[in-house]
Amino acid sequence: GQSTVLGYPRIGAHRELKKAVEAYWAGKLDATGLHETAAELRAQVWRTLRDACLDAIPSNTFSYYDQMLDTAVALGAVPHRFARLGLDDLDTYFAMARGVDTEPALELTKWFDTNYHYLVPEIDPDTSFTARPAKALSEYAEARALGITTRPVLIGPATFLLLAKGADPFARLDDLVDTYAGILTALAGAGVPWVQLDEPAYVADRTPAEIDGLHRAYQRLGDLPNRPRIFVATYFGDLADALPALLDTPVDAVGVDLVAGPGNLERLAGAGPLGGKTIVAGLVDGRNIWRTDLRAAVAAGATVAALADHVAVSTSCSLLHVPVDVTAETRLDPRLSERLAFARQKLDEVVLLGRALRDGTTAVPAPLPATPASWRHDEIRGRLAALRPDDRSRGAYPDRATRQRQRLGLPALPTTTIGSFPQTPELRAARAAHRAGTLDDAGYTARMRAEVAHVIRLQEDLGLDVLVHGEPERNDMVQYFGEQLDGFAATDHGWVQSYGTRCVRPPIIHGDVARPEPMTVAWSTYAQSLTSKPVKGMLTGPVTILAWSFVRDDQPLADTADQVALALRDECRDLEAAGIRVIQVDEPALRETLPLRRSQQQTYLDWAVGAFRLATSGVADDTQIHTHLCYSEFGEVIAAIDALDADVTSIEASRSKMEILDDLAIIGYHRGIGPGVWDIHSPRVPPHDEVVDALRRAVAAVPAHRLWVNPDCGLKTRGYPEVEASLRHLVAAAAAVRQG
Ligand code: THG
Ligand code: ZN
Repeated sequence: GQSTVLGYPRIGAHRELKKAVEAYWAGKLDATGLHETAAELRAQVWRTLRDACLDAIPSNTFSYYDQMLDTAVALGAVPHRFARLGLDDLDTYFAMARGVDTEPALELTKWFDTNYHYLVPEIDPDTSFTARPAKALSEYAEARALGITTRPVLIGPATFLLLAKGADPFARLDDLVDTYAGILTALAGAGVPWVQLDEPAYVADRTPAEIDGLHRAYQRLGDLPNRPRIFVATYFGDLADALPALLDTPVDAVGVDLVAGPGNLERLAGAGPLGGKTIVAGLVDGRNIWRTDLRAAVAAGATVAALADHVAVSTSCSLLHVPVDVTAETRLDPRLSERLAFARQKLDEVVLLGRALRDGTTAVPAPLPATPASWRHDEIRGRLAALRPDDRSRGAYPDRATRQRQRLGLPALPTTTIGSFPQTPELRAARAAHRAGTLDDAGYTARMRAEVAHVIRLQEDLGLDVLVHGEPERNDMVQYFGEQLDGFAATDHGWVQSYGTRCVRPPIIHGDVARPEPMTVAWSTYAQSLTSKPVKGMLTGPVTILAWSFVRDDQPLADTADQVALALRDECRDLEAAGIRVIQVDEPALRETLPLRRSQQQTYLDWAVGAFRLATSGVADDTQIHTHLCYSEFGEVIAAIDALDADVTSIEASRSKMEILDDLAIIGYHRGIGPGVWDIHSPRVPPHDEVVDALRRAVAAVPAHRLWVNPDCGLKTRGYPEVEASLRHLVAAAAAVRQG
């Protein structure tokens, strides 16, 4: 068995690429300096992969921003609106990624069900394609100069079009395959022995025509007279009917994810003779950070080896989705770190598995000892075992609504915000000083309280109806709760790219989750003490906490979600007991972890909704529960939004022109709704009349007594000048519409 990986983190162990790219944008580093840093990072990765003794090493997995954008450039598919700016190649690239004054960026969206985001190519009937293999060729040559032969990686033609937007991009498949043929021919001319084309789009439900397109594309590329050998990589799930279609083409290797797609093994077994193809078995999880169960992996690998003439071992997907090196984590409990494998450690696992398969041995290192007893919380387990359906439901909504109306005394069209206020450089500096120990606890608390007081005063001046404390004490919301809950561990260097230069440091859920003490009550009650208007308690929901963490894989996700939910349920009750009348539990990630196959979606939505309801249903009927969801594509989850049974739901709607309200009306949603009337993702201040228009559209779709007025997301990334101006317009617009 040969060993390889589908990709490796490119941001650098210390986020060197992020720093260099941001310095280039700020005019503090020139293009030559940026290229030098990038070349050094690529060389480091290749040397790391070589020194780990991988048999086959990928290249062209480096990117200044995103691999879909790189592929668009390699195909000459630069939209005219950017090409005509007349910038050089690098600045045209960054213009597509970030936009310029006169042109918005390409749309950014979720990469399958991961926390990575890609830029959406714009492909129209008149988009022209041209083979531009320069980046792939020069990376290949760079590695060759180091004595390392690599396998250039590109997104494959079918997935590229399926993820693009425009008027029927997939209709362009045959044209595009001609362009890929040009790229493959150029690579062959440079002596490239293998190329990797990624087709992950086929682990989601696909039509017969789309599967037929995949078959046609690889039949054509496989038939090229002068080409490198072709490895089609898939990941994130089961290929189902696409697997036989792919195996029926003249490509040389097919990769399957055997971690997220266990059904691939059965499909392989049923596929008949594999005709000399190499099957690349994705046995090492590229999405999570636990050490591989090597015995189980060897057994699965042996099953593949019995079916195929050639088998190679790889990661289940690119290692882009995990941090670089666990040995950098010097502060983790050793009983935890010995269970972890980050990207560097996964290389050793892949190599070991490849050797075991080649030698036909099953003698792999013994599994780890049982997890420490202190990671178990019997009290939590007892509470979970004793849960009854009643624990996930509240009183009837109409009755709740009446009681809440009486208790809160809000006007029609109440105004509020989503929770966070701007994180100023001063706030960030105070948090950094506190972490570094130069600002003591008392000084830090005083600084944050001053900020809370300022935010409350501002909201009273503006005339908002339901206030927030502004969350100055929070870094990343999931990190914040992870730091306070048992069963979670935080890393110091565990950065993972989320989009472009932006990274997150997901906490690790390794044990039973428990809440040693209240997490947010002191901040919320302090804020409430400063005003007679209701202040919302602000929590992050169980689904989002799981989605943005690395989660234990020794029990069902649903059980871990319920453990988090119980901690949040206790927090809700403590907030309520402390006099907080409105509690918001955000689930921005509800949509993003929806399974890619429709057949698995309902199971997910059932436990996701169940966990949210467990978290929020412990309060009295006159305590108002809000939730907030991000991203505008709610189609598949709209019934689940209703099932959350929140009293008020705020959602992103400004860019979709309030269409979401009609969708909600169709399914009979009848509770409070706050469609965002200000797109906070841009610094633009929405004029008063524009907010009035948006509200009038909303009033046409939803009775005024159920309608809330709010921005479409938190204000953390905005600056105070635009926040004040925009909120002033929002409050004035609500007043104008109230008067009819
Ligand atoms: N938190 C987590 N995951 C997320 C989001 C989040 N995934 C989806 C979405 N929100 C991704 N968005 C972002 C937005 C900003 C940043 C990262 C992901 C960001 N990161 C800082 C950076 O890279 O400079 C680092 C932040 C830090 O210091 O902790 O700006 O909100 N978990
Ligand atoms: Zn949001």
